[in-house]
Amino acid sequence: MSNATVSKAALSSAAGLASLSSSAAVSNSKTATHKVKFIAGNSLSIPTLKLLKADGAEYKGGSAANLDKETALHSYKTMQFIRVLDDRMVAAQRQGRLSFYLTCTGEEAAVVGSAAALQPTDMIMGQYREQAALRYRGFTTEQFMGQLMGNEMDLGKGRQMPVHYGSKELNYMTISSPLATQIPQAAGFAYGQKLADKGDCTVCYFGEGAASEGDFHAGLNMAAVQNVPVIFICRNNGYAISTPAEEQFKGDGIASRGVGYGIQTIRVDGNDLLAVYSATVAAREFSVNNNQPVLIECMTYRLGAHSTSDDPSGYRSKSEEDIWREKDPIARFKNWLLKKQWWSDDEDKVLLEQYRSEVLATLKQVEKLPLQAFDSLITDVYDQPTQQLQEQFDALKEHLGKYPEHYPTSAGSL
Ligand SMILES: Cc1ncc(C[n+]2csc(CCOP(=O)(O)OP(=O)(O)O)c2C)c(N)n1
Ligand SMILES: [Mg+2]
Repeated sequence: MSNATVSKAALSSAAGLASLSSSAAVSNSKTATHKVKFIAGNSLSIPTLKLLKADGAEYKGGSAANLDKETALHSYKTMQFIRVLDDRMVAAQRQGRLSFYLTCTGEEAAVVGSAAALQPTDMIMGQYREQAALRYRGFTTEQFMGQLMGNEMDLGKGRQMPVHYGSKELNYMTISSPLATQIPQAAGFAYGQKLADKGDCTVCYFGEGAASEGDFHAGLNMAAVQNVPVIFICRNNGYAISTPAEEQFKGDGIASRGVGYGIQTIRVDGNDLLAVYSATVAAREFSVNNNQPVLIECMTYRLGAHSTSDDPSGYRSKSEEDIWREKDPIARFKNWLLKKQWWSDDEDKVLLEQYRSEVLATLKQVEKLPLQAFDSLITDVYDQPTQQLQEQFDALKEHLGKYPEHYPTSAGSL
């Protein structure tokens, strides 16, 4: 071996070692210290982006994205529709017409403002309180009701609890109840989008409570190290059922964790549709152009109960709720539209009346439809039902045949 060869080999191995050690570096730090000094847990304080005041006026010097009239009105109408749907469906549950319901009330701007900034081919993976994003994409009133009733109109074939919507056509992944599972799934889906290279991204919604799950940490870290186009949107609505946010974590909200994972992060007033929209437009552009995750924390408030199985009067005061009622995201955005003369109070009255009658009429019509045919329960789960699944199905059939009086007449119509 010549000297030249030796030194070349030595050089390349030294270069290999150097690149190995730099890729193994786990911190950006270029400075050393010789004093014991801790960084205080509360030293990070992340600002909140606000663009709209309560009266609909814009803050001076704000960096709002261009929101055109058509998108603005579609966003507004979607928020109003969902408010009406939520109110009526809670009432329907109280009347025994539905088994369960979850509202988006108070959080409409966080959901619609972000959905409006996406492309229809972007995948949405939600938690369970983001029905407004599905409506924004065109989910029909009949489709909502069909899922809630689990009847023959239900795209999910009656196999899920109410509110666990999904639509392949609208790129809206079916909701699953175990908290935070959508977070690593979103990182994985976005990895696939990166490989497909069509310029799509995944948007993943979750509550601040779900951010206490291990899946949140796994998902964010995976997205960061794999460099994938995913936008994580945390609805920090103050509660995980009855547990207030201050009993859930000590750090500066959820946004501080994005910084910890090396993820581009922003905190936004979630009741300010223009702020959420502007942040998501910028997040999407950055995420897709750079194949990078982004975390958006929307500060908002769950105005309703956690679900129809919950009564918030046991753990929070009416006066606290009233403070947030004053910050209603729909009223704030309506004021902006009125100022721009894109909308009027008269048009508002007509719209609300139209939505109320549409929702009531559709409920009456869809609740009469038959449930899914019992015999189709397992036909499309696998190519052929497994032996175990077939045995469970047969046992269920026998049970329904034995105790028909305990089940709706259309259930298991054999
Ligand atoms: C793994 C898991 N643990 C517990 C639950 C029960 N659970 C359902 S919703 C919820 C609270 C979630 O709070 P958050 O993520 O803040 O969402 P929000 O309801 O406030 O929108 C809990 C604990 C669950 N569904 N899954
Ligand atoms: Mg919450």
